[in-house]
Amino acid sequence: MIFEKIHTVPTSDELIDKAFKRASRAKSGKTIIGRGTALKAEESMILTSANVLSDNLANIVRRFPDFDQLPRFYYELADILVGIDKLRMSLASVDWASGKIHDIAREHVGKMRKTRQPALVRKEAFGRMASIMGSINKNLILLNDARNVLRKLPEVNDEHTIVVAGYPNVGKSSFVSSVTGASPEIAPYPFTTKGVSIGHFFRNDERYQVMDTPGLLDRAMSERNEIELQAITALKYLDAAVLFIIDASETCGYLIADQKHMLDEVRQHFELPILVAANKSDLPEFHQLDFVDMNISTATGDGIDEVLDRLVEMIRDTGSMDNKLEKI
Ligand SMILES: Nc1nc2c(ncn2[C@@H]2O[C@H](COP(=O)(O)OP(=O)(O)O)[C@@H](O)[C@H]2O)c(=O)[nH]1
Ligand SMILES: [Mg+2]
Repeated sequence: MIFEKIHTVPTSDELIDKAFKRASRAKSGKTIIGRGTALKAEESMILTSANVLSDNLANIVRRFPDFDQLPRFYYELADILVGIDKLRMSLASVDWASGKIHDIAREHVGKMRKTRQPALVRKEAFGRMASIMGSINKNLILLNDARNVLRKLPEVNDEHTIVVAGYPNVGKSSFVSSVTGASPEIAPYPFTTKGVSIGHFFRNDERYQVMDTPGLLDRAMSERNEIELQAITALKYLDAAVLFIIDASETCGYLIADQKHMLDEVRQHFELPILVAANKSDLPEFHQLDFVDMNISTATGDGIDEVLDRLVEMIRDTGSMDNKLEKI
């Protein structure tokens, strides 16, 4: 997973504590009696603590992904969830602090050689380093919060995807399990309680990912707030086609007119190709509808193969993967 590499981001206090502890160990390693050992010991305290701080900060920055290299889908979600600009600024501050601490160490080691009281200079260096660390604590906290959020992003592979949409109880989950066999994996998704469920199937030796989106593409867009809309919009950056399922028997409890309305909204909202399937063709209440592309029954399996063939064609026709996975 893209954000897995990011470890817990420590606070300033935790880092200072670690650095100063290591520094005192470095000092005790150097207390052999003799001329110049006091100086050496104080010097190694400064250098050790500066290295610990500086390296830890640099590692924090390094473990965050390069946002410019993220697939667009993840970039959009990360931006909605934590704000990429804020993240970039915090990373820049941490990077700055990492360099600054090195400068302080160098400066004070030089100063120490010209003084008879190296311990005082070392204390001064510690004070400056602690103050730099204090100034970036808010950034470290922001990065840790971001890390905790980003880790929960769904594991959506950069592969051909079919996004299943439609009102509740139209048969979305039934469709996903009938085409993917085993029970799908559930991946958390921003602003949904149920997450997205993801299964796979193969067609002509190629793997396709089927994604059910309970809570996302299952009610009117007009009921959505801005952030939910963005979370939905991120889907359009997948290499995907949408399967919009209509319950043409209306046994789901939603009128065909309302379902068609949502279909129109989804059409307006996405540039992705959309296939419209009328489900529950096995039921006597089933209506033949002129605005759908195909009739299916997930209960009997009627029409399912044809739907998959058509979706695979649509994805192929929308161009190459590279096109859709364009980096920003
Ligand atoms: N008769 C019939 N019932 C179906 C069909 N597809 C789904 N259902 C039923 O419709 C209900 C809702 O299905 P589900 O897949 O959970 O819908 P979702 O909420 O869109 O995921 C369930 O009771 C299914 O058994 C179908 O093709 N025919
Ligand atoms: Mg469902």
